[in-house]
Amino acid sequence: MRDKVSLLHGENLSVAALMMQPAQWKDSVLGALCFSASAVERSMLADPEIPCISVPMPRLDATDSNCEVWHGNGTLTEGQCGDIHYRHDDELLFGVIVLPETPFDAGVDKTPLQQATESAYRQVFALLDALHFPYLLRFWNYIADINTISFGLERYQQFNRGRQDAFLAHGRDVVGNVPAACALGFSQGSSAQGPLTIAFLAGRVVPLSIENPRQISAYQYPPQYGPRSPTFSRAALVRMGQNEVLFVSGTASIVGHATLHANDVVAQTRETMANIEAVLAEVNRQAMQPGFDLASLSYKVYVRNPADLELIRAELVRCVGNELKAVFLRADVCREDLLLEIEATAILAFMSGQGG
Ligand code: 3EB
Repeated sequence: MRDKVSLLHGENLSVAALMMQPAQWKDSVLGALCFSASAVERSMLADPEIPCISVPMPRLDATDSNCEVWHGNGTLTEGQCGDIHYRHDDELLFGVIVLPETPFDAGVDKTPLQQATESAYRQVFALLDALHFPYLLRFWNYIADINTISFGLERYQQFNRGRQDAFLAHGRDVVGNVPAACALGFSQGSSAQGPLTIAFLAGRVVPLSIENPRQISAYQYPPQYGPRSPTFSRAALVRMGQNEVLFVSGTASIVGHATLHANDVVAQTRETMANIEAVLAEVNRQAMQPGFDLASLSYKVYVRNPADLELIRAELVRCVGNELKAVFLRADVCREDLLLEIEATAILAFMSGQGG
């Protein structure tokens, strides 16, 4: 029997373990984000029932692959709409969209990645309008060669253009009420450019968008970081039944708008955790109950240089304690001088005295 938690995450299953779960278990899965899957596991993920993305980021803290699994409640509805594969219950919709860039024409004023991004986001917004899940909670954005410059612009900035254009085209806010997100790069070790790989969660209850007083909102970054600002909030908080679900966006060693500690991975880790603590303080001001703390979060840590793993982990344990729940992945971060980015989620019951 399922407990009152309408939504669970971070089961940290390997792909193989996920696939071996009983059908009953799979019936409640809204979708999954899978990292570091082997070739055999990638073929398993072709399972058409569960929307999932496979992100080619090597896991640094274990040899197993890792899946972040989101569960729904009750009867789930699954579908395909254009390039989106989705599954939803009455409260939440999880979707994935994977778009190669090659079909898009390089001969126009928008780069192929920009067009792919705009197309992906427009498809997401159209689907959410059609199925009546108006509120975006969280986007996960994975982009090949995110720091490479092409067509005179860093690819992350091309992505930012396409994303903001889609928000504007659908009349969505690009400041204030914007979803939590992360944006990371992967390299495939070959010349083939991996497809734009996006997952998202949307709901029917308006989330709170939370900003960090130590940082300028990303949607207000000055133009030196690119012609279009990134469209995300520092965190999103949403009430789901008896619980509050918190998504802390990808967070890095940025204060104001500037990167700090360019060549010091320990200092970047400490600064990043100070940012997450500042976000949590804002969250607790606005939550039903101020119970969110560093130990209640499940972390995903994106690491630029694999050799930095132990330094980063030691600093995190120092900040969070020995019960640290974290998965470490090799990734490129969207500014060349950032050595890591950390995202986190937590689910808290807001009524005291709750049993399971
Ligand atoms: C930052 O704070 C680091 O473009 O969606 C973090 C989270 C970052 C989300 C995004 C980018 C994004 O600017 C980078």
